[in-house]
Amino acid sequence: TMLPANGAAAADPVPQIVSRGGKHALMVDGAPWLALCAQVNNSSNYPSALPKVWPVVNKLQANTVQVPIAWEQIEPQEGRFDFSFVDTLIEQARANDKRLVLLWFATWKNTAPNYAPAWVKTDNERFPRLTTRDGKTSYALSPHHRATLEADKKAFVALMTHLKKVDPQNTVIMIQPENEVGTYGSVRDYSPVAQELFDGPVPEALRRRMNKQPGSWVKVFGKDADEYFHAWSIASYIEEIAKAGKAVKPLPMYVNAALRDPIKHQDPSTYASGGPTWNVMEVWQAAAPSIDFLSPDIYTRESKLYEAHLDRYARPDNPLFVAETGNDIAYARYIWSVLGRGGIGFCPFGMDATGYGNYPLGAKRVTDEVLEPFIQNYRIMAPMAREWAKLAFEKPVWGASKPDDGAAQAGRLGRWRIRVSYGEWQFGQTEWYPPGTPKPDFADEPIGGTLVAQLGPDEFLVTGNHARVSFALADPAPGESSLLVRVEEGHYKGGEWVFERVWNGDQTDYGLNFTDLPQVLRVKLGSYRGN
Ligand code: N0T
Repeated sequence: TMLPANGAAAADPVPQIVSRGGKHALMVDGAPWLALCAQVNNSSNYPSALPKVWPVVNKLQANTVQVPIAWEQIEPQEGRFDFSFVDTLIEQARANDKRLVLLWFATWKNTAPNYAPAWVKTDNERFPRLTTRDGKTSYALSPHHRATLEADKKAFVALMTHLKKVDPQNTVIMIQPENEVGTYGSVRDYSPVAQELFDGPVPEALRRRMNKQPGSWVKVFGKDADEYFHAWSIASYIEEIAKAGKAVKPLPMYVNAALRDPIKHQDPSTYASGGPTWNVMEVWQAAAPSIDFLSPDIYTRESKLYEAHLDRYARPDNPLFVAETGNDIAYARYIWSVLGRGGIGFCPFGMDATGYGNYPLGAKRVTDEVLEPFIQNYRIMAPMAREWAKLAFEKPVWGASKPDDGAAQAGRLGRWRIRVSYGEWQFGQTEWYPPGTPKPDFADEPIGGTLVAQLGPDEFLVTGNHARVSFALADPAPGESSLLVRVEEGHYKGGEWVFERVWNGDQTDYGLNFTDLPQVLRVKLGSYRGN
C-alpha cells in the first residue's frame, strides 16, 4: 500500500482477531486471513539463514512465516538496540510476498532463558531463577521479579515501536510473546518471594472467572493450587508485556503451549507447569486479556491424540491456531481437521533448508518427499485462502483427516450426512474388485482428508485429497433418496467462483474421489421421492 504524499499514516487497518457467534477470524487488511504457515528453525533468525528459508516456504506456497526475534540479538548490551535483522526480514518477506508472525524469544524460550541477552542470563542476582520445592535453583527465570519483567518489557516495547515505524503496511501480522512458557521440574517458584504471594489471597479477577469464594490459593484451588498459581504468575507477567506492546501497536498476540496429555490426567511435575495447557486456559484468560488466544504446539503423530488436542483449543472463546506441528509426512493431513474446526492457521515447524531436523518430533530431514504432502494441501488452499477464511468465519464448516486405522468417518452439516473414506481407487467399491487387485500406493500412507463448507442448505464447497467423499440425507422421508443435482469443478478468482466443468458419470458414481490433484468442487444436492 502506498503512503499518502503528505506522509500521513495510510489507512491500513492493523490486523486483529474478531470473534462472532463462537467463530473467529484473523483480520488482515480488513478481511479474514487463513494462515498457511511455515515456521523456520530456531536459529534461522539471522540474515545468513534467510536464503535457506525462502526457497522452502515458496515451494510450500505458505503465505505466512513465523520467525524468531531473539532478545539477545536486539539488545546485546543493555539499552543498545539493533533492529537490522528485523529490517532485513521484513524487506525479504515483502519481496517474497509473505506475511510474518514474529516469535519473541526472551524471558522464556521452551521455558528457559537461553535467548535472553548474556547480561540477563548471567546475572541471577538481578534476574533471579526460580526455586524448586526442595530449595534448589531452577534453570528457569522466576516470573516474580520486577527487574526481569521491566527489562523484557522494555525490549519488547522497543521492538513494537520499531515495527510501528517501519511496517505501516503490516507485513508483520501477529506476535507470539515468549515461547512455550512454564517450568519443567518445578510446579511453581517456591522462593520466599513467591511463597508470600502464594500464602496471600487469590486475585479477585481469577476467583470471579473461576466462580470461587475468596481465600488463599490452597483453600480455593486445593491440589491444583501450585500449578494455578504458577500459570497466573507467568500469564500476568506476559500480560504486562503484551499490553505495553499493544499500546504501541495493537497487533494480535498469542501464547503457545508445550502440551499436557489431552485426555488423561497428567501430573504438572511432568510437563511445563504454568504454561497455557488446557486445564489452565481459564486462568490464562483471566490473567492475560491482552493475549488474543492460546495455541497448541502439536508433536504427536497419533490421530486420536492429535484430534483431542485440537478439541481442547478450538473453543468459542479461543480461536484454533496450531502454532507449531511436526514437519513430517504424517502431520500434513491434520490441516483438514484444523480447518474443519474453523481454525485460523496451521504451522509446520522447521521448514527451511538449514539442515536441521527435530526427529523424532518432526522429519529427519526436510526433503522434497517430506514436503510433498504439505505442498499438496497448500496448493489447494493457497489460491482460495481468503475465500476459505471468510467461509469459515461465516458459514458452517466440517473437515476430517485420515485416522491411524484408515477407517471411514462421518460428519454432518444441516440435513446432510457426509461420509469420507480412504485408500480406495476412484472407480467402484473395493469389495467388487477381482481378487489380487492391488491397493493404490497411498492406501497405507498417513495422508488424506477432506474439507467442506455449507454455502446454503443444500449447497457445499468440497475439497481435499486422497479421500472419497459422499453425501446423503441424514433423515430421509420414507421413500426419499438423495442425489447429486450438479457437481461443478472450478476455482476462486478475486473472490468469484470460476466454473471449469461439471463432474458426472464415473467422476461422481462412487462418491467424489479426490486424488493428489488440487480440485475444488461446488456441489448441489437434492432428493427424489419413490416408493
Ligand atoms: C518446540 C520445538 C522448537 C513427544 C522443538 C517442542 C520450538 C518449540 N518445542 O523443535 O524448540 O521453538 O516451541 C517441545 C515438544 C516436546 C514434546 C515431546 C513429546
